[in-house]
This record gives sequence, C-alpha cells and structure tokens, in this order.
Amino acid sequence: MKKKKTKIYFASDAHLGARFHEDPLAVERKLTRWLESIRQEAAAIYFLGDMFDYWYEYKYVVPKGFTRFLGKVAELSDEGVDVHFFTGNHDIWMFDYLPKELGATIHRDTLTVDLLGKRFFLGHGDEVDFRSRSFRFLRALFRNKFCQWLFAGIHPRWTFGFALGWSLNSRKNGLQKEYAIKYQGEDSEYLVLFAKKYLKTHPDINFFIFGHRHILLDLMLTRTSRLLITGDWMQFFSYVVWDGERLALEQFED
Ligand SMILES: [Mn+2]
Repeated sequence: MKKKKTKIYFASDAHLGARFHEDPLAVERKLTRWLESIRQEAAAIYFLGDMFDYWYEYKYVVPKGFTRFLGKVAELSDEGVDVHFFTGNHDIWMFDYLPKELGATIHRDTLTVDLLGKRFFLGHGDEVDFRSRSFRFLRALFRNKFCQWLFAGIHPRWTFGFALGWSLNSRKNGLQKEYAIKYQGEDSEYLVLFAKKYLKTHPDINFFIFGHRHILLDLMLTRTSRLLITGDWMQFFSYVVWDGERLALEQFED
C-alpha cells in the first residue's frame, strides 16, 4: 500500500562538491538513498543551507556535478513533495535554476512558518550570527546584488578554483569555525542564545531548527519550545523529521 505523504524533513550541510570529502560520490549516493527512503512519506523537505560547498550559477551555466542529488530531488518534487532550499554561507548564489528546474523555493533569510499545527523558526544559522565584524562584512558583501553582478563577470575558471580552494584551506586550518568547534554549551552557543532572546519577543515559536554548526543538538528551551541543530551530511548523515506529533533528530542508516 502506498504510504501517505505526511512528514516534513529538514537536513543541511552536505557540502557537496567539497574537496575535503574523501569520497564525494559516496556522500552524494548516501544522500540520494536517504531521499529515496523518505520519498513515500515526505510532504515537504527543507534543506537548511550549505547542501553545496560552492554554488554559483550564471545566466546560462550552472556548476558541474550533483546529478544524482538533483535528479532525486526533481523526482520527489515531480511527485508533489514541497522542496525548499535555504542558502547557506557556502551556497549563497542560488538564483532561478533550482526553482525552475526542481520547482524548489529558495529562502535567503530565516523563515517563520506553521507546519502541521506548530510554529517553526528556520534558518541556516549564519544569518543570526552577529559576533564577528569581518564575518558580517563578508556576508553583506556576498549578498549584495551589485557585487554578485561584478563577480558573475569574472570567468568561472578563476572563481571556482578559488572558492573551492578557499573552502578546503579554511577547513585544513580550522578557520572555518562551523566545522571545527564543538557544542559550546547552553550559555555560550550563539544559536541557543539567539533562540532564548528571540523567544522573549516571540513566545509562540515551538521549534527553532538550524544547520551550519555541524553538531547534533536537541535542546528544550521552555515547556513549549525546542531548538534543534541538524548535524550534517559529512560526519552524522542526520536529519530532523516532523510528523505533527513528534519532532525527532535522526541519523540515516542504510
Ligand atoms: Mn554553513
């Protein structure tokens, strides 16, 4: 019997295409198997950012690779699954290709949305990181329309090599904090601090879900509110699933 499409899924940070994946195809295949495994039950999927390690699309050209992943997402979308992509700090430059090709909705900022009776606050996680001036500056620069237009004028021979090399080096040097730093605890983790503060003015949020930090976290904030961090598809192969009654952080196993 065909199962009903009633569940909502959240996943992030596969960093597809990253040079630091030992076996990039294996990661993509595993991700694709996960999508196949939830295909029958998924009503919607929210990819919470950094699914691609680097993505820049031009008017007529998109990056090489990711065919299995994109093909599977297309298949799900064609079957009626509601697909959402949040831009992360690595794949900011998604424009109209994924909406046109996959029927996906792109989110460039945090989103408050009611799903199966509860209120969710979703984001990649970097949007609410106001700690570092240089990070804030880069984020504003990368999101600036004029800068994007200028950048698009540079031949991708230069920009792709640079971007992928930068990502690899910052990982090697431990500069890319989002991968390297362990859970900081309830009183220091900036996403926890953000959520607690946000709840004071928005007590109606039931679930905060973020990616970006590459940690698994499921934290009770108040009697009616929880914060979850989705882990990643590099170390954890993890995702969050919501069926209207139970919200769970799980790891995919074949
Ligand atoms: Mn990120």
